[in-house]
Amino acid sequence: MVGIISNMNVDVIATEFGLTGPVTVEPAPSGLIHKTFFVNAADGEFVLQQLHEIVRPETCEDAAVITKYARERAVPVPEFLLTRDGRPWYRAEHGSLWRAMKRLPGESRDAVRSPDEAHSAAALLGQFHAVVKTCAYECRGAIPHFHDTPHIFEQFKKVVAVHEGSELLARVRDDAAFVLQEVPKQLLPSTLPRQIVHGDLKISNFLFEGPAATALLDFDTCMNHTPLVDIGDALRSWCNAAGEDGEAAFDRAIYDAAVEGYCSRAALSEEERALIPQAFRLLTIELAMRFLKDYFDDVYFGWNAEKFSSRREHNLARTRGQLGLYRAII
Ligand code: GN1
Ligand code: MG
Repeated sequence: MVGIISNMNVDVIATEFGLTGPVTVEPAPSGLIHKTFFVNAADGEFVLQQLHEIVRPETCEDAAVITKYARERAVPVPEFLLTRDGRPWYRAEHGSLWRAMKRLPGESRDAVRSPDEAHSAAALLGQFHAVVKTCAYECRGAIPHFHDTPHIFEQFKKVVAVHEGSELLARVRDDAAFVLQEVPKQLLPSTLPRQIVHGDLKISNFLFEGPAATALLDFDTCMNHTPLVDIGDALRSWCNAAGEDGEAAFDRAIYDAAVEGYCSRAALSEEERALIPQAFRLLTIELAMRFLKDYFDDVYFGWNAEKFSSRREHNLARTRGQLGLYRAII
């Protein structure tokens, strides 16, 4: 990952997206992957993101197409800015990839605070899915094998085999054995209809005003997949009051409200609707597996040095958090 660059450089990058002064920059709360900045410029408020190297220019182009299609059909999603040569991304001299968008009103939240919030955010997700279902676009910049659970499972088995006999594996033997046993039970049928999906529905990817979800953000993980991966990922993130670092606590009222809100707007078949609980279990065990894989690889997820002594320790805590949630829901 390219290191954080100073606010001063962000200033320069803002001008590449046509933002003119006076330009002020402040770091914004970020996810585990990108670095985000709020920018004030003459024309208003914007968001600039330095993207993780897993994201390619094609990813930004997909996001621009999909958000335009959704926005034209009244779904509140960001409008990405174009550079002077008309691209929805900018490659800085030292190699980092950037994108910019108009800042939308509303605040982001790290946890769902009430069933009403879950209902509203899920209805917005359902609306997004129903709208982009008719967009016949094949994503070109999807992260290879993202939410491809069978593939991630094969990679995971290899990593475990490589570490056979090691201290690292000894420490997580029970967690790894549990993942190996459970993932195959939750795989979804490979015949489900595919469409554009968002790919990363954690609650911090929505904006809210009061209990109402007012925008869906992010769009760096769009791909063609079953929409069940999105509602599964949403439920995984929203119904766990403890967040991803703590001991899991499943919130049934939030689950019920989210499923109801989602089904009120998404155009799911009976078969898909019946698979929502399984998608929830799948995305939970998939993320546990991804965290545990990175416990071994130690290369991917960002980590909090104030709370943990290393990325490995943070990934292990996250793995156990997701496994706790999984155990609570099976
Ligand atoms: C990552 O970067 P962020 O926080 O938006 C990850 C998601 C995980 C999430 C868990 C591209 O998302 O798949 O669910 O962390 N995104 C990528 O917090 O790997
Ligand atoms: Mg993301």
